[in-house]
Amino acid sequence: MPNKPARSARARPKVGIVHLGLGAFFRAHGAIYIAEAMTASGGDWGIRAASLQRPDTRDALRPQDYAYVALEAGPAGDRAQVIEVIEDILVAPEDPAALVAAMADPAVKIVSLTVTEKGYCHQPATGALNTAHPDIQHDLANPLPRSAIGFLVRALAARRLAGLRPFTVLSCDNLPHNGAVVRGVVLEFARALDAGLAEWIAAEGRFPATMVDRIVPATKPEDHARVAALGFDDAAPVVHEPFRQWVVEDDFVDAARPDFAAAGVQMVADVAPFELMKLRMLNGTHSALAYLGYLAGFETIAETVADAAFAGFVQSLWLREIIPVLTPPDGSDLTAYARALLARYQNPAIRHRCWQIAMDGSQKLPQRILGTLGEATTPCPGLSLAVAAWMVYVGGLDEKGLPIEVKDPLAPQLFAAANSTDPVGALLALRAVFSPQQAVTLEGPIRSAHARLLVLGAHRAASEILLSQS
Ligand code: CS2
Repeated sequence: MPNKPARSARARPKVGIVHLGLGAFFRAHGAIYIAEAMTASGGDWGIRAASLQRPDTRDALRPQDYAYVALEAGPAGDRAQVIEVIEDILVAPEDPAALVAAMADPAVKIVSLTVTEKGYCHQPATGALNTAHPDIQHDLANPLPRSAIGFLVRALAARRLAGLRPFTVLSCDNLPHNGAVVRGVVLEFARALDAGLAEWIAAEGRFPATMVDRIVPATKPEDHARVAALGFDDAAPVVHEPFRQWVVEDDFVDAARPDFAAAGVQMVADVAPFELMKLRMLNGTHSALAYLGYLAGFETIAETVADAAFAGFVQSLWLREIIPVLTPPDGSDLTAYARALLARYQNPAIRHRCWQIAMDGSQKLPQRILGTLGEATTPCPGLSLAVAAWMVYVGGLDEKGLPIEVKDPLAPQLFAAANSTDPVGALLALRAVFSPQQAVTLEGPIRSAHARLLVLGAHRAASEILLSQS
């Protein structure tokens, strides 16, 4: 009989970190690094986590005392590890005041976030706070917040009032300059409440940038059986690939942080080159494969790259379109990085659905694909085809005429534009996604990619790009 994952007899650390946005990614990435840092060097860095939306994870993990199985799924087989670093889970909508109080606790030194791109409530094209966002409007008018940004500012205000130091805000989302982005929206929100608060945060707060990397698909019903086969009856396991990387800018309030380096985190002065490499090479091709693979009828990334044409296509994206405009971080070899990415995508033990990655494209395309296109000095037919595939995808019908469940905060606008008489023109006119300059320079290549995609379908359109290059 499989057993519930149980906590060891080890003394429990005190809480030193509040984490906002308790999804599978953080449980399989940051939480594991933090647990390992404490095993190596001690410290009170227990995590009080908060779900900003649903109670599911709290309800599943509470009966297991918040211990859970992280299943490492490699080509050679599965390996289970029990993670016991979460001390407690709050569900923000049930009691927002309790979460503000938890963040204002003097023992808390860091508030980390995995709230996805849209959780920052910013304009992806400019980085500014989206003051028209209903949650931001609510949070500016109400001391009990809904948004991550509202919680950060209200809790920082409570700390200032209590004469405490601010916590470090550690963004762990796939945004370029994620530290600067969260700092910008926090300051803008704070300024709207109280100029003195904003000044204090600007002077005393710290918002280190990070690059996070590990492929962690959403947990699927069949994963429970996989974990049970290794002896665990876990209501909420997480499944992840063997690879992991975390690069963190070493800039924390009063230098208070776990001994990250002891767990293999790269502590650096400038995260930007790592971020750009990962966002454009990994996330950019992930999105490209997700839209094209989905339209071509593939379920997962591994299935998509098991197809020879798509495996060739993604390599051509790296070698011909992305790497030529990328400056490698010191000591990195981008061609070797691309080879390693292909092997990671091919891992058959990771079933990462194209549909999952295709989600929230309006928030992802700018940093993943449009940046490369904007800097390119030679034609980029592959990335243009990827953008065209997104344009078809958000129209809501696949190549067989079956409906697509499009998840995106802009879904209604995207649907209307993609189903207008001029889909490419109408989508390029969306300023939340394309800058005015991008709309002009990308129009020609995207129109021609879109036309080819409609005639040939995703698989042939991708294959023809390869053929034309051979
Ligand atoms: C993916 C990422 O869902 C997505 O958009 O591209 O979650 C990706 O798997 C991670 O960033 C890998 O580190």
